[in-house]
Amino acid sequence: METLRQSALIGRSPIAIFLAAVAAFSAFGAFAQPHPEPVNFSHVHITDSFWRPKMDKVSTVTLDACIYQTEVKTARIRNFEKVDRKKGEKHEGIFYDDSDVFKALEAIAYSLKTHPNAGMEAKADGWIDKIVAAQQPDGYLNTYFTLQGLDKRWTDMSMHEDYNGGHLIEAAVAYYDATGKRKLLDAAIRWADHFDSLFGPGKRDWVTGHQELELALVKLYRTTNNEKYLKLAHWLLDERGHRLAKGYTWTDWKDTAYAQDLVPVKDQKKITGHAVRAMYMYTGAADVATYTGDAGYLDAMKTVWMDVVTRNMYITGGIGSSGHNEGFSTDYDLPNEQAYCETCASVGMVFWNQRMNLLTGESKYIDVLEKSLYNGALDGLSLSGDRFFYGNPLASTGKNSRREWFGTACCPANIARLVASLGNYIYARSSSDIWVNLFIGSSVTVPVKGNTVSLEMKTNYPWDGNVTLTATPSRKMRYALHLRIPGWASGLASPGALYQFTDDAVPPFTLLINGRPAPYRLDKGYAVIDRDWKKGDKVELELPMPVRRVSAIQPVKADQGRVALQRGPLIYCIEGADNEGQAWNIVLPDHASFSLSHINILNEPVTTLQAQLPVVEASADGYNVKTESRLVTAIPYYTWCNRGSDAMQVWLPRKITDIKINY
Ligand code: FUB
Ligand code: ZN
Repeated sequence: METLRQSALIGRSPIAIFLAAVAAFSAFGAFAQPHPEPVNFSHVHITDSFWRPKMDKVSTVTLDACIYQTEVKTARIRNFEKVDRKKGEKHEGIFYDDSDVFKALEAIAYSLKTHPNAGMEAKADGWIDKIVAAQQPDGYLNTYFTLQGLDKRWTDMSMHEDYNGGHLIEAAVAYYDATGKRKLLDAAIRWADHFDSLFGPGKRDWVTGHQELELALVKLYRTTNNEKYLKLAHWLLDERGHRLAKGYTWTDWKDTAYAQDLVPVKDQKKITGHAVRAMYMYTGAADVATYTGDAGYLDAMKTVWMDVVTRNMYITGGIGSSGHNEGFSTDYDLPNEQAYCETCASVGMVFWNQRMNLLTGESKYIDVLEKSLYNGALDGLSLSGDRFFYGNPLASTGKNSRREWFGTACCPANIARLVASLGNYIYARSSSDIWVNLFIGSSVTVPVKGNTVSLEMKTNYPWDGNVTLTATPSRKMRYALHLRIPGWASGLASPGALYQFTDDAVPPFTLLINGRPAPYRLDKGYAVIDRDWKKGDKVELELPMPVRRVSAIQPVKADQGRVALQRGPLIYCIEGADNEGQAWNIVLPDHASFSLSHINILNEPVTTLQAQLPVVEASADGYNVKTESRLVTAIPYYTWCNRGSDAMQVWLPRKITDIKINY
């Protein structure tokens, strides 16, 4: 991405360019980034047979659904028009509805890059005109407070003004990046400058009521090279956890753990409160640690991350088990049917784990990212592309259904922006090395050591574990290629052993270069191939992908006596649609063996697992129980509830005595 500073150099005198370059260099020195960077999605051409159709669907169906809901079915766009009309009209909807407009715009921006569409761009430009027309002369932009009374603005930290502003910035950066158009970016800069004029060292205190602004300000810093925004993000993080000293209170939740404001972020050890707030905050904290080198944030996040993955994460990578606070409850409290597991929280897991990987170089964070992406997050989007899950339970008696939209509609555009920007998560690079984090068919060209390296990845992942990479450097040269070896392929069902494979060890992965075993070293969960590369060198990675049984450790009461099925990164479930309408009366004994079969669920080709399993039937009066053997089919979790509402279970009883008949 060309930064504003770079574009500002065009057309200037040599001396001005020299001075600007010196300024840029010293800024880089102050905020040097010694870590790898993700390769921006706009440079990654995705050809993958699993993901490409999903990205197409988001561009052609999901975004239209978001646009329809945003401007026709609800008043989200009309609120901006009302501000511009200045006729004293009332705000309609919820005070954070502006954020959904910005998130949809962000998703549109990513889509425009991979699926250019003049009509969609014109629609986005029209929205941007309305948004900018609603901005106040001092930079303030929020339809709720502007329509309900500007005198109340910035008086209540719970009211999401910062959250809306953060999403405005994210949309603006994405749209500028995609189209080169600055109108929304300039509005976002005016908004950020307005915020900066009010809050900060020596000005007013402010603790973000719903974290998001922190990570957005880091994006704004990266786009503008203006350190002010990075410092503001850093300050916002430092502000948290001092409520007693500073004497502020929260209006909506007395328990400040809800907003991760119980102790300063650097002192946090436990995951608490609202899951999406937590994910966005830790993403911002990782970003700030990356660009400032502030080790306090890195250490805290490593500790909190362990608390998440060893005590508070579902096998699907979903988090936030409780609907009460849309977040975390007590350790190991992971009920299946009541699991909240908001789609946005899984999207947040993808963000946070990517940043943790970049910061530490460790692949275990990508293991979790992959788990959340392929299971907890992807489940939030229907196969048709126009229905959504807000919560993603791991068991259902058939009462769940995918919906067109929600009163609080944070999830639809969130999953849309994630899928549309998927290319951001596949590769990372430094000046000398390349990392392959996700196995997604694609091609990319990255700068390495002053030259370029083109990579082409071919794979049928997640349906099998064979990955072929063809490397073409612009000239023969030495560099290191880091290939992630997924935890699931080396015997780890999840980092921290909350979940464990219960079956026999599987054969190890194999790695060939140009058809022969090749030297590599294992480092931080990657196979590192450091060699002289020439045009057309071919790397073949084979990850054996048998069906695995997974159990949860003893403190997870909800899963005791039960196993789940995993193959590669995918978690499977039993759904009534494939099993005579039933899912709660099926037993998975330890000796049962599975075969693979292939079906289409709607238009989605999937690999299913099949086995002869005991199925228990009770007579209507409950006095007679009979067990019969039936061919049972398990489908990937992310595909459930696409053929109507149905019974579903991820965790299956190992014995008849562990059945809970609940249908
Ligand atoms: O408050 C804004 C969003 O709405 C949150 O992130 C979601 O959990 C939902 O409450
Ligand atoms: Zn949500």
